[in-house]
Amino acid sequence: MNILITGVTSGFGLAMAKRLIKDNHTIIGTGRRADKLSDIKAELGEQFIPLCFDIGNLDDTKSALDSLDKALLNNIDVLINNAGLALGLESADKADISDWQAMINTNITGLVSITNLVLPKMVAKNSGLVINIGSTAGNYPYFGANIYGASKAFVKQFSLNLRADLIGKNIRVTNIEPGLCGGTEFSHIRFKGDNEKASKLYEKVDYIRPEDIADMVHYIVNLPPHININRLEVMPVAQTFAGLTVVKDL
Ligand code: NDP
Ligand code: 8X3
Repeated sequence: MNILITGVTSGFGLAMAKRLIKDNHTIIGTGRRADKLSDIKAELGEQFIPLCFDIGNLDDTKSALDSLDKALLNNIDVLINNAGLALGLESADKADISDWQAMINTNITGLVSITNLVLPKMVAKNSGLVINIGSTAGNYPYFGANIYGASKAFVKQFSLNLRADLIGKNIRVTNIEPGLCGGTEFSHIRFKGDNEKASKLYEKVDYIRPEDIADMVHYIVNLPPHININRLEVMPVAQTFAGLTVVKDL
């Protein structure tokens, strides 16, 4: 199969690329960091096709896809919308507008742009699978999640709405909604390089690993073609719900 994964330069995307290439698939892997992409190319070899661009820029996304061999571009079997980020964990009144814009631009605009470019090609051949990487943050509010959580709620509803639009077509859409996962650059980026803050979050917690998410993707890619998993919400056993909060003497 030909599998396009956005954001392969670290974390989930990298683990997915490594997992899926083992199954002999061709992986088109994207990211902004050219050096990382060439290291990955050196490691994964011929079946890995790197594409370096910012997913938040529509023109760059278009030109990157157009640089692919036409036969390959028209035959993408699986699109994995993984690239994304959280910036900051401040309450909304203290948040930086440029952080909000960057999250919206990547998690929403970038994700829908590439989907808009690839989906018609799947419809033309009446087959395909879109896997979006949402988050539990799109399902449950928490302090400081403001725009990040809202962007992942968008991804969830967009995934379900795609399924509605794809009625009668052999195209599947799954939204994977992970909770706390370690071993990626996610918190390093969210806390803007404050590694102490980032590593505190994972201290003494048996969190989900990128390889666990890659195994779930492998499972979804290999499902019998008549099955669609709409949403897959996964959390480490160590993470659960804390309930609603009431403040006295407000
Ligand atoms: P990482 O920070 O390790 O990986 C993010 C990837 O996205 C990188 O490859 C990065 O590449 C790419 N990316 C970010 N912005 C852009 C952009 N503008 N254009 C192109 N590529 C971009 O994080 P994770 O692996 O943890 O996260 C992957 C996805 O999973 C995200 O959507 C995240 O929201 C989601 N998620 C993460 C969870 C976690 O706890 N880790 C839990 C639930 C969901 P580059 O920097 O080279 O551009
Ligand atoms: C990442 C998981 O809990 O940091 O999407 O929002 S969380």
